[in-house]
Amino acid sequence: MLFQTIASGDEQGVTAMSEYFKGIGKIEYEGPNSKNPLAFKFYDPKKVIDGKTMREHLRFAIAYWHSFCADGTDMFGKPTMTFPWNDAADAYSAAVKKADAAFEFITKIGAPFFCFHDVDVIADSDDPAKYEENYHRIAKVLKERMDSTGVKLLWNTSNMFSHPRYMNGAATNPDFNVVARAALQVKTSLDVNVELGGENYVFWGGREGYMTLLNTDMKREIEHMGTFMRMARDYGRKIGFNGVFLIEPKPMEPSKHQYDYDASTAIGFIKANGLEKDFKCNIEANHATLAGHTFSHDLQVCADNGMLGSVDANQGDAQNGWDTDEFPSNVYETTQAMRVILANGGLHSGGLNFDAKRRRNSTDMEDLFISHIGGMDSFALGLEVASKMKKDGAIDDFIKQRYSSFDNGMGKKFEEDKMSMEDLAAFGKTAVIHQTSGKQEMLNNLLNSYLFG
Ligand code: XUL
Ligand code: CO
Repeated sequence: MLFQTIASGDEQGVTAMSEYFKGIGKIEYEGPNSKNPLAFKFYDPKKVIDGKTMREHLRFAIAYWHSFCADGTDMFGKPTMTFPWNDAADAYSAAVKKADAAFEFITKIGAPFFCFHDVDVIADSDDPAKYEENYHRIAKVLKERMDSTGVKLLWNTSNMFSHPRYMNGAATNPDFNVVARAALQVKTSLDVNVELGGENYVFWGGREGYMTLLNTDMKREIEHMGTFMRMARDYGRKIGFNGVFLIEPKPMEPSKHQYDYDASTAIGFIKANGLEKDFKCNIEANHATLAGHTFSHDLQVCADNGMLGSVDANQGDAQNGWDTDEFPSNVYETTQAMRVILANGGLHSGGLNFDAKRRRNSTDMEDLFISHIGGMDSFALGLEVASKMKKDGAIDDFIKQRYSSFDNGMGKKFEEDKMSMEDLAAFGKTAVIHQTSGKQEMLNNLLNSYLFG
């Protein structure tokens, strides 16, 4: 039993006495030869790599919505999972039970952080006053659980895509009344974030986009989104939110065209709106692949712009064109992601949030642990290999060498912006061009040696 009776103030009468994940204790590191499905094979939180523990490098977070809310419902079928914490007399008791289950899970799996949407932690209410009251009420419970377990808030966000009022968008809705209602959610989520000491705040705009230009003034909508985010930034700073605002790009789904298409688009938007001191990106692997990029591509775009804020760790399915939110198991992908993250000096105030769900037919309670163990092990492996690559330096040296014609002489002048087009063209008349191989296969083979050698 992790939590004792809570019998004071607001929480009077709601007791947290149950153990929800019975028979499963704290997940331990047992090493690569372990056959225990409920043990880490590669994630050893205390292991030091390049001066930091794995726990400090990876900063894992558990996503409330997938792990404690999603019940296997899909467009074709009913829930496949029944959660004991949903069995409660009223919405508030259900929310407290869910928080108990969540903190039991998060402490047993040993993740330092969690993330949530407003309506994950307490049922939504159409009555704005009730919405605020309920959210603040459950925030007190979360705070108490955070204090007693040491689990911290990586980020929270507002769900402005599920309720029918957002069918035409939230900050980009053509109806100003809806924009204002969205502001109530963002304002309240920021209030709660500050109460809980959150390190970041996320905007993911699933409905911030459009289906057809025949009913859409795109220019106006994107300008509204900029105004809305500047207001959120100003309010956050006013109430003492010192963390990072994050935009989570995604090209489509649920909207056809989403305004935060990919990292490059989101960074352009951030800069065009004067938000670059306060905003970075939250890159989700499966969103990057939906945009036709690799996960590491979008991370690199952010790193190159000083905009790598945080990561939603998952993977897509190569044969499916939608967001399958699978737990990461592809170590090629995690290695290449960790290579970018290490070169970025780490995740800083960000983390690796498992925006991932077990398959709807993985219905045993222990599958929630097994799926997270796999994700954590896959990133631990990625970290180990990326650190080996960095120490060895062969790939970084290869890349440096590839651009060495810019390191001195005219090439250097070009990089320093000290040449005119005439100078450059004149040099081009006498320039001697040697064919230089890109060596992609050699580098792929080298990557395999780091992985398996
Ligand atoms: C949806 C998605 C969201 C955001 C938070 O694809 O990734 O869960 O991470 O709203
Ligand atoms: Co996400």
